[in-house]
Amino acid sequence: MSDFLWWQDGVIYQIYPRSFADSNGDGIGDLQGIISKLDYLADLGIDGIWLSPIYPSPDADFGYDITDYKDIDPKYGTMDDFLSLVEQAHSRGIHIIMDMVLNHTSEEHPWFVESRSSLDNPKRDWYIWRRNPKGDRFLPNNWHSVFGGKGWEFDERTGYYYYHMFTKQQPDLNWRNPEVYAEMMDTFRFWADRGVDGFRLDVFNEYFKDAQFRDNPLKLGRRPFDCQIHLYDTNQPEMMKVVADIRQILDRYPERYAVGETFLDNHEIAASYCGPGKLHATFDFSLMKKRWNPAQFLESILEREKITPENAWPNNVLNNHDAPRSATRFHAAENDEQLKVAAAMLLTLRGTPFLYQGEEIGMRDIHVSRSEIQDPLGKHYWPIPVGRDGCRSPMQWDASEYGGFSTGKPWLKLHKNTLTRNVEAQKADPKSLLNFYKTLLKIRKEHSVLQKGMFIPLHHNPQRVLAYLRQDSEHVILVALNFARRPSKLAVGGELVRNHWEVLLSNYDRGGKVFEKGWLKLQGYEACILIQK
Ligand code: TEU
Ligand code: CA
Repeated sequence: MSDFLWWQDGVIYQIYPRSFADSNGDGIGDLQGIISKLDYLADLGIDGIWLSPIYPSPDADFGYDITDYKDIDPKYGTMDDFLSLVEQAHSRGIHIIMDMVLNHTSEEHPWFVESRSSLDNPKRDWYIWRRNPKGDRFLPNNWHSVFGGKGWEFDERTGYYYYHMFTKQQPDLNWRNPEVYAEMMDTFRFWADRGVDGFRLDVFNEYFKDAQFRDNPLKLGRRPFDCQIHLYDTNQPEMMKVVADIRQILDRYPERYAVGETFLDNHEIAASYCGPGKLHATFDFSLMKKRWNPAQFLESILEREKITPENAWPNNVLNNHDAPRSATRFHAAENDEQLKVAAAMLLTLRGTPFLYQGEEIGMRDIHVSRSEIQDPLGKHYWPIPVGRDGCRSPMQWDASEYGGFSTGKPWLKLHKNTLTRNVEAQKADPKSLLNFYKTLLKIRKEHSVLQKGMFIPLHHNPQRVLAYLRQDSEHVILVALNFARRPSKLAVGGELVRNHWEVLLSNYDRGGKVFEKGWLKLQGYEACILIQK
């Protein structure tokens, strides 16, 4: 492969627009808010922004229920605001990735309003309407909603059930209908024509369902949804044509990118959707599911290492808007040294790193009591899980009343630690997590071996230390990450120890020292990056 593209070299930053920056004091983040923070993002050194949905939405699932695929929700701004965001991001070398939620619409989408209105409405077949020949008391089949309850909702007016994989306010589109298919494909063109550089495909491997609507086989699990093998409601063979068609559309524009969110991800299935003529990448969330244990992380990394530049490109994620934040998951030490180890791992692996807003300052989940829950998932399942509000609290910009996020009361409360843990405070502290991220991003940009080089694990002390080389024909970088609170050491044998190394980065002062008698000594939670000279 000749030169790498922006999304391979670069780092992508996910913005949850509702909680990023509010420009007009209504307590909800918006596009002008994002524009006002572009300098911050450029300074951090990111290459692309993935915007969670900003289309018109009644917010049954905060934007993941859309009423118009080709417009901007007024609570976020106007189309002009959006075009200005694209332009101003581009002028700083930042790309824009839109979130495409094409599996389902909002129940308030005019298409669904029409579709449910009568059996002979022209849009009737745009959604999945079924009935059971045994009678209306019987569901069409055994499929469940991942957000709780049955996947089928009875609609009195016409006496049929419609299918929804998520909340009942999110009816699934019928991708087998050629008009729906064409309309969805046109959505990519619409945004690519407006300068959008990439697309994140929400639960794309859900688009098609079994043509015969067969019952899913059963298995043991916790919630009813987990007690099924999702044989007939996900990963249908028809998906291969969809990814090929999407790619064909995007290839008509320069350097466009599509990353699929593989629902119910499984490494092999996720990999099968990307490569030449398919998507550029699919998410692999396995790093996000690991405990604080280097051996576990290594296992996940080695799985992903099977993805080569010839077939596709891996990506690495520790946080997003659907999962407890890594700082909370790891019960991270307050001094942030542990989080620096996680950051150094994320940003020195092969593949595109994804950051989630606030990760760079070590934001923690807020604790949401039952009466404060906003997330439909939490409302339905509380207390297991408690819902996803925890990781969606407003960005902590400064120590003012609403954390610099807004001048009005935010839609979701801020974390109590905003007084001390915020962007402004961390900017001023050279040893802060924020500045560590910034340096890591800079190093990654300056040393192409960190983007393109091979990943070579160094097996030693796998319960405490994760160590590996990144190597190409000209350069070698050694990354040693001490996951333990106490000092650890790594035996560096043979040729490695004889070569000359320099410290590129550490969160501790190493006084220029690299190896001592063949050992690389590491402080507790030290992230050490060496370069061979
Ligand atoms: O998420 C799909 C998905 O996998 C999650 O719903 C997951 O099962 C859940 O969050 C439990 O952790 C995507 C979006 O990322 C999510 O925000 C949306 O709610 C969902 O699709 C529906 O559009
Ligand atoms: Ca606002």
